[in-house]
Amino acid sequence: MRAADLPLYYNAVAILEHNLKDRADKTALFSPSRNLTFREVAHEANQVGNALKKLGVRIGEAVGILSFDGPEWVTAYFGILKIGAVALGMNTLLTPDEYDYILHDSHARVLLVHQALQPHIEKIRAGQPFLEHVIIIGEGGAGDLDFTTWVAGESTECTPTNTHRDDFATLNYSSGTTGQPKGILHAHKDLPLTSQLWGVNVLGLTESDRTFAVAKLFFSFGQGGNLIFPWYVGGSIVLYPGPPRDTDAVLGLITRFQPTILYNAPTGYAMALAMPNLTKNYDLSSLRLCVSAGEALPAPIWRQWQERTGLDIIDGIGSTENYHIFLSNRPGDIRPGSSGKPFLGYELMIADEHGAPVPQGDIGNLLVKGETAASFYLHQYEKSQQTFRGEWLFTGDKYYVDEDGYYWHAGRSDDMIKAGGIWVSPMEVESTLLGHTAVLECAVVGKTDTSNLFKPKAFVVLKPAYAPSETLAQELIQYCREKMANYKRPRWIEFVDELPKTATGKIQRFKLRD
Ligand code: 3UK
Repeated sequence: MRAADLPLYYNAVAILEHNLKDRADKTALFSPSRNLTFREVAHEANQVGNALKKLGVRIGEAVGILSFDGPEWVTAYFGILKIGAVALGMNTLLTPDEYDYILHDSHARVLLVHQALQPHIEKIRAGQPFLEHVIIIGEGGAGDLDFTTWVAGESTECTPTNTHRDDFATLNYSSGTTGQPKGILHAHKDLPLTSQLWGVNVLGLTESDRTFAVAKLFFSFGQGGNLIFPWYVGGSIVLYPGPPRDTDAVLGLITRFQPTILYNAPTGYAMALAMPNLTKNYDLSSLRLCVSAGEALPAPIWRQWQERTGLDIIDGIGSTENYHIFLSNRPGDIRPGSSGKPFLGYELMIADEHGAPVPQGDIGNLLVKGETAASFYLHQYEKSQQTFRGEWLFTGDKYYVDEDGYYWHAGRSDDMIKAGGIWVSPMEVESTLLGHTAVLECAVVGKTDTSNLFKPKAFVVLKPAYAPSETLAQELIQYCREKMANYKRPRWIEFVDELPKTATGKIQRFKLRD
């Protein structure tokens, strides 16, 4: 499928509404607060669309959603799309200053915010040049309408805005691993395209699937995986409003709602594996497949998960710039530890510093060409020029291809370590360390030794049953010596209680370098 196969005027609300034809009464959405059929979702989305029109919202305008995953998040999202506005799903873990930045940068006039997050907005509300209306999900108050009252009197029919397939539908702010958040806009066309190219063609989603994501809807990994793709094929979704760290709640919800597909970040799988009696205390038997993205899934975690649960994990690399996964393992064709192989719809290139392809096996910069790429970072001309290079998108990731054609992530461009004149990939050292039974999580960075030369240093979080000691540190170093080339072994081990991570679960190695 190509963008040109879609009608020129196409609104991605079709991904919800095509289900009204023959499965309107199927439960589309399961959540701890309420379950909704496709018809109920569509009706509430229409009410939101009408209510937004009354506030004067027009085509192309960003409308903010700052809430936990739940029915209102979803009906607001499709209501926004339906009237041609742009759904701005906001990260729920940010600070008031970051919300201030995003509200300025996106020019949002209307914001739907969960009651529990409203205090963050109150702190910065006085200085907002664009924000006019705040709708509260939960109990209203202080002069703001609550969501339920706001939509209550509205018609459940709403005239759609005839958007061009290239009109913008979503806006996400990606923090990456460093720097100011970057606004990334995706067009209506990108949603059906990624659904087909990866959701259907690679993952093999069908109508009988029920998805569940630990990754949130504000993150395009969660939004695509746990809303757009399943509804594109008529499947259903399970929403989890709580924090990713609460492994017991995550596993409890899987037990309760019996999803078939699980999306999680590597750290989520590691945390679940650290639970004693994982498969005795929780029922994971409904799952047929798991997906990992956000950062590379080390092979030891893949193997332990497969041993403990019998389930395969599909690791694929995606980015907010591409909306979703563009290089992936596939069911029945998995090489643990790798990001798999290219699939139809995306072309890949591994290039040297001059942009020329490197020989097979060499590490280089990964570039990707595909029709779901964004075109620019909002209000960031220079950064856009560095990333969006004509048809090609510079991912900022280092990769190499093995002799069988599988792609291996070698770290972010700025995470690579040059030790003894040779590039060392932090991922490779981390993956080795994770093979040791005492290690729960780890991160490897470059540190200068007494001769001012860079050498790998490992920060290690131990499993609960192990205590830090010099003996254990030496044992870990010795373990690496036996498993990999000597120059790659960590020269120092520092035991820590946790690793610094972004809101989307990526390890911030730059913080450990400082
Ligand atoms: C890293 C990975 C190795 C990589 C995302 C799936 O993570 C997503 O989007 P972001 O914009 O970050 C993109 C960057 O994250 N990364 C993601 N997945 C992997 N590295 N293996 C992986 N499997 O550095 C990439 O450039 O936050 C992931 C779907 C949608 C997404 N937005």
